[in-house]
Amino acid sequence: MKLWPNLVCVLVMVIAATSNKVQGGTPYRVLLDTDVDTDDFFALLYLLKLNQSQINLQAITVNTNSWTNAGHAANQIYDILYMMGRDDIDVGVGGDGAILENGTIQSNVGGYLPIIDQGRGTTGPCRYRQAIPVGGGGRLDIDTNMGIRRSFLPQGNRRYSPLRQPTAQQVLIKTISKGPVTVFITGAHTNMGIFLMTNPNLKKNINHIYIMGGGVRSSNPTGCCPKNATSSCQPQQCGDRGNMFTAFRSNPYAEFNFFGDPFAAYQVIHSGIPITLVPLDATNTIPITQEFFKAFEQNQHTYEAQYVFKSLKMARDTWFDDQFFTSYFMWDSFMAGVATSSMLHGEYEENEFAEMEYMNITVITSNEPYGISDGSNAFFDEGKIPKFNLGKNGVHSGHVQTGIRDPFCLRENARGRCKDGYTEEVVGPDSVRVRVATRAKPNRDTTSTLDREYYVHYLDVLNRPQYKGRFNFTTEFPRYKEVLYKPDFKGKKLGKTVVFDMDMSAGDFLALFYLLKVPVEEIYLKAILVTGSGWANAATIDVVYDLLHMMGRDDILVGLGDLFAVNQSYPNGPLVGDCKYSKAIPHGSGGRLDSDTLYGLARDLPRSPRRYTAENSVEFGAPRDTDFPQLRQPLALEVWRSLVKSLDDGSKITILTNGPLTNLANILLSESNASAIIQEVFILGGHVNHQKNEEKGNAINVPSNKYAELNMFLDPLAAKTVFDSSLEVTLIPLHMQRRVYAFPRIIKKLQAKNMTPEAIFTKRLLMRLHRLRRRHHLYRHVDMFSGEILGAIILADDHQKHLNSTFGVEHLKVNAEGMLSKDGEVTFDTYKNKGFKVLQGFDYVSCYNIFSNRLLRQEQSAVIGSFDEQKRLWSSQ
Ligand SMILES: [Ca+2]
Ligand SMILES: [Ca+2]
Repeated sequence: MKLWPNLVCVLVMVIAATSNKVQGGTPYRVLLDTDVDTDDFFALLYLLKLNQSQINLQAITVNTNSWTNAGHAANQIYDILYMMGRDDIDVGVGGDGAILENGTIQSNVGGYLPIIDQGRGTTGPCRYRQAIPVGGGGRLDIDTNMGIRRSFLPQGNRRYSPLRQPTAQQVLIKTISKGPVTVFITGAHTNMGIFLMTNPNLKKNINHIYIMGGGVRSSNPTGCCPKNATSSCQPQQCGDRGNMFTAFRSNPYAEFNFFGDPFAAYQVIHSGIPITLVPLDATNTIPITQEFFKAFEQNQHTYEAQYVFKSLKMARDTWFDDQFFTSYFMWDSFMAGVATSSMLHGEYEENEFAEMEYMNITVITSNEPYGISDGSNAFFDEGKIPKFNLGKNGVHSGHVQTGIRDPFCLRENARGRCKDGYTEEVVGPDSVRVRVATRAKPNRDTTSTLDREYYVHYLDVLNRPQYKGRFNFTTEFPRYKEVLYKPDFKGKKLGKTVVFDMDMSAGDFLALFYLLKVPVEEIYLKAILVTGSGWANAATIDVVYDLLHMMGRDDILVGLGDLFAVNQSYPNGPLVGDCKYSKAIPHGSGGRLDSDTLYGLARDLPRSPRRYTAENSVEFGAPRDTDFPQLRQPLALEVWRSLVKSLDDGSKITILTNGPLTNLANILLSESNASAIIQEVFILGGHVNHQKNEEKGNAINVPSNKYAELNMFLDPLAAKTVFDSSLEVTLIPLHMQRRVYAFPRIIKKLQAKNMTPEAIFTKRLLMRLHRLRRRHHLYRHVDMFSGEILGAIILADDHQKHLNSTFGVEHLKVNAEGMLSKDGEVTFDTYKNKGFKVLQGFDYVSCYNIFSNRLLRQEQSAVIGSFDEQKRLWSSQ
């Protein structure tokens, strides 16, 4: 052991000789790999404020399998960089490459899945990802930064755009091959793990990796019973090493970043590159205290300080209990300080903010006993050669946690036994000596109310006049104004009341445009319900608001539905659950990444003052009122109830569903009067298999399932609830939709001298889908989205006068037995009394005409055509 200090000495000398530290005016080149959680941009903004001749952030890669979804995360990064005047910084996200069964890692693996689950494409299970809540307090709040992102951050020209977006691996290779670089990791390690496995020759250019993550000797201070608590108080994760509040019963050891991809973290830690770890050990000693919060409140002299403080305040105001000031820590933002201070002191040496210690650790990637094969460990598929030349009985060969409720890990009335992702102290050949931050240093000024050195420094840096943010969204334009556009229906006889239920797939937006163009005397669209269990993530609800704003329909209520399919969230922790069905949708290209950004076009829509927000009120069960509780995002059921209340006596509601039937099923299950109030339901979806198995369904990423249509597959139990109800249903099945899969024909029709803004936008979207479809196999399925206009057209085609549509009555049932190969399949049921009206034929040429004519008509046209128009309006004198 005496060898160590000498070895370190030699290492320091070698690194000093080759490092990029400030010598002769050369700054440190830094790459940040981030999951764009709230605390990540606290760190990012801090880094952007440091003296650029010392610390120069060159590139950001986005981690895509953790707290955010790729499209929302990348666009938030672009906006922050635009605010800070740093459009020169490269941003990498995603990639659709595969890891083949023989272990070959293709280029551009996007990190949507942990290495162990990565196969071909970007669909896959959620064994680790499910630890992160999907809705409020989780990805929905982080994707939107609780609503603050779009109310505050300015919008520049950079954005995610399909097939043009540089991937994470491209940016890593470009940045690291240019010369010595220091890497910061503040999310799961997938991007860097894959990079190191595929580019061993570039390792030499990485001087040092600084990591926020892990918990070595940490002892969780949250979830403990207060000293004077009654005997009924059950300690939760109190004293655990880890911090996974959703999963501590199965795994009390892991910290979220390492749990996100333990095998990737192992690759990084064991890479031989010098590592500094800022784990929970240290971050637990630097909470956002009341004193720090107060000092921050009075210290907001820059936009970046305001953005961080607003975010902190919203996090505090919406915290689930009253322990915010002892449970919310400086994680990534503390690491950024410890790292840069260490660098400026010449690596390995002192730093101003944390006490450091060397420890020998490893990252646990599987649980003992090793060498078993219980089907949990995809690196060791039975009968095959282990991937990546892993040793048959080595540390990676044990049971791998299959989910946060893995029965192997849960033990009755005892701590869970799985350690996946644990940064355990070990001795022997599989240990690595790393530098570990153990606690935050106290403030040298002992008279200050801020008792950590870093508190003072962080506020100071964020408020510096140097490298200041240029504007926020409201100050970007001299005449910025928030207006809600609501139509005047006075004197009009409104048509049937319609609710549109959508999963925010591209075609749903086409259908929505169409519904808004049908004269209100025929269709009065009154509310929209969205689900996050289909093609888009919940935060995409903002695109719905923007489209409505464009069309002058800020009067339409928008309700946020369940984010899980029926029975897929866990009973005792409904924020998390399984992705059994939703895993059929790709995360990357052609999937959620594109839906969430409307194929890169969402940002061309004008920005609505209405948006998702975490604002909340006691009235709706929140722990406390936030500043603007009236802005709270209504839930689907609440919208439904208020709509029912507003109905005139005897009038009824017609529903069009364009996604999984989750919302409709929840209405039926919870509202006893629902079927009496619903006039009729038009369901876009279901594959009625007339051709005796010749025509397949479209659950394309579930090869075992041949005949289901996706809207049914994504929530089979919801579909069953609706199919077994007494509702009047008109079904627009898949084989009918397929008749309108022809982009060029619709695009050709969308042509006129005076194009309406909605026709222009629709045409651009269709042209983009068409181009992508021809260019890349991952977009081959996107013509299914043109079929999604059919439900809206049928609904509006009263008396079948234009389409020559014909219907038959079929007695149908849907399979919801829980078998992936069968779920969502629609079959005939001769025992059923009630039949569905099923679309059997229509004139598809008229369909294109009807769609394009409506979009082109000048009536009920957009009131504000685009974001560009809004910018001109807000800039003019
Ligand atoms: Ca993070
Ligand atoms: Ca849809």
